[in-house]
Amino acid sequence: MRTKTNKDRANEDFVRAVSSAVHDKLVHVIQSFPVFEEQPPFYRDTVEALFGIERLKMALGNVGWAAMHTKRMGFEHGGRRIRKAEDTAVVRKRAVARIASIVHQIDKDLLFLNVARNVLRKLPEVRDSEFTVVIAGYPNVGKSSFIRLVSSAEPEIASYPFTTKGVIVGHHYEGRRRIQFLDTPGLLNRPEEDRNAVEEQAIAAIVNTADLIVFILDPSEYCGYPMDDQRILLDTVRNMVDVPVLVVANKADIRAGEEGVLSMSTATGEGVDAVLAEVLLHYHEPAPAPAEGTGDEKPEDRTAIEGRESGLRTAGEDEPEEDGHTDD
Ligand SMILES: Nc1nc2c(ncn2[C@@H]2O[C@H](COP(=O)(O)OP(=O)(O)OP(=O)(O)O)[C@@H](O)[C@H]2O)c(=O)[nH]1
Ligand SMILES: [Mg+2]
Repeated sequence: MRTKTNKDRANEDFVRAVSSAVHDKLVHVIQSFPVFEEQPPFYRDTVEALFGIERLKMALGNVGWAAMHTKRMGFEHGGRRIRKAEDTAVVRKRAVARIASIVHQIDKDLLFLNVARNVLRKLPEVRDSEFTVVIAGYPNVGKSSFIRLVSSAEPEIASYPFTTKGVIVGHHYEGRRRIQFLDTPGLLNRPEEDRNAVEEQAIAAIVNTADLIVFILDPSEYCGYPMDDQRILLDTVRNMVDVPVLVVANKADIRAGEEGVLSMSTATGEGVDAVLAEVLLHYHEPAPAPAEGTGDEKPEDRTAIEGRESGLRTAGEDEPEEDGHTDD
C-alpha cells in the first residue's frame, strides 16, 4: 500500500466533514418542527388545515431518511474505503456526488417544509390560560371591524369577503384580567367537506379555543349574503360547541337589527360598548388545560415521532430511490 500524503488525509477529512455538515443541517430541519401530537388541538387543526399533518410527517420522514444515508456515506467513504484507496480524490468525488444525489431526492420535501415552517412560525399564539372570545360569522359582516374596536388586534378591513385569511389574536384588558379575542375568517354555509383551508382555520378556533362565541349577523345583507344563510350558519356553529354563543346584529346604521338580538354598528360605534359589556358578563377563569398527549394520540404516532427526534427513520420500502450506483 502506498504511503498516505497530506492530500489523502485532507480528502478523508473532507468526506467526513461534508457528510457531517449535511447530516446536521438535515437534522436541524427536522428539529425545527414541533412534535405535532404534543401541541394543543387548535395548533394541530390549523396545521392540518394549512398543510396536512400526514404530509408534513411524510416529508420529515424523507428528510430523516436522507440524513441517515448521508451519515452512512460519511462512514463508508470517509473511513476504511478512502484509507485503502489508490486514488483518494476519486473516492472523495464519488462520496460528494452520492451525498448530492441523496439531497437532490428530497428537494421537494425540503422546499415544502421550508414554506410550512415560515408559515407556522407566524401562527398566532393562542393561550389556553386566558378567557377566549371567538368572533365568527359570514364573510364581510364586520368581524374584523368589531375586534379592532374592542381589542389590540389590527386586522385588515375591506369591503370584500374573505379579507381575513387566518386567525388573528387581540387582547382586551379589564382591570388585571386579560381577555383574548380571536378574529376568524368568514364562514360560508356549506358542508364540512367543501370548506377550504381558510374556513377550516376558523372552525379550528371555534371548536378548540372558545369560551364564548360572538356571532355577528349582517341584517343589511350588504355583506352580500342573505340572512337565511347567515341564520343557518349560526345554527351550525351552535351545534359545534358547548360554550355560549352571543348573537349580535351589526351595521345598525344601515338597517335596524334583529328582534331579541343585541344590535351595534362598528361604523358609528353605536351599541359596541353594550356588546362588550355583555361579553364581560360571561367572563370566567378558563378551566386548566387537560394534560397534553391524551385523547386521540395513536401509539404508532409516538413511534414515528421518536424516529423523527433522533433524525433517523428506519430504512423501509417507501425510501426514495438511491442513485443505483455502487462502488463496491
Ligand atoms: N355601514 C357599515 N359598514 C360596516 C360596518 N361594519 C363593517 N362595515 C363594513 O363592512 C365591510 C366588511 O368589514 P370587515 O370588518 O372587514 O368584515 P369581516 O367580517 O371581518 O370580513 P371577512 O374578513 O372578509 O370575513 C367593510 O367595508 C366595513 O367597512 C357597520 O357597522 N356599518
Ligand atoms: Mg375580517
